[in-house]
Amino acid sequence: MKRGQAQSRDDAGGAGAVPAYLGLGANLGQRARSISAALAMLDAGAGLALRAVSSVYETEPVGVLDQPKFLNLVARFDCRLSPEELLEAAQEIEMRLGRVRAERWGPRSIDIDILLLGDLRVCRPRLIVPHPQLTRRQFVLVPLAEISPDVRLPGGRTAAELSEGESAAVRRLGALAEAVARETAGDAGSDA
Ligand code: A4P
Ligand code: MG
Repeated sequence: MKRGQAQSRDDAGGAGAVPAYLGLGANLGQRARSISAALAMLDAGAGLALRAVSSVYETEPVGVLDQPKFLNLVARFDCRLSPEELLEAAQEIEMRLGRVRAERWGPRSIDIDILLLGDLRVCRPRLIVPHPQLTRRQFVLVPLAEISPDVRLPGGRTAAELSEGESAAVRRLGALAEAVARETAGDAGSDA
């Protein structure tokens, strides 16, 4: 299977589906396994079909600095859900995977952010799309540019233009499956 591509069921594709870009992150527990389980649950849900997955990156925490390093990746789905339904699906999966909401921007076993939903703009108390921090966060821009370099972001520039590429703060570990295998073998791939 080509890197950046995902095989999937087809029930959410075709006419009427919009591309949904989700950012997944974890910095507690078995980080790669949590991200992998979240992707599988999203793909298994009605109205969503996984289309592309970036490599997994180990990233320095942003916001609250005194916390373990994150694993982050970005995935693209074909989505037939409304924005609210997508948020509900994401939050239900976060809960099922044991996410406890404590400190804002603090440590978490899994975080699912809706980055982009086609050309839709949503500005509600519970949901803002495009994600307001999207263009400022290399831990999102680098994996996004990997799977969709030409996607246009708020402000008009593309993911490739805004991405600064890999660095000490955003380090590519490889395919998610490999990170899961390493984690299962006891090497979390982190010095956090
Ligand atoms: N919400 C509004 N818009 C959205 C959206 N587009 N996607 C609301 C998802 N949720 C959205 O989120 C708080 C509320 O935001 C939700 O109830 C939802 O209604 P949360 O996930 O409960 O809390 P949070 O994640 O701590 O806050 P927030 O503001 O979502 O933070 P972010 O943007 O998710 O940042 N550093 C690295 N290296 N990697 C990371 O992944 N993540 C964060 C969290 C901080 N630092 C990080 C990382
Ligand atoms: Mg969040």
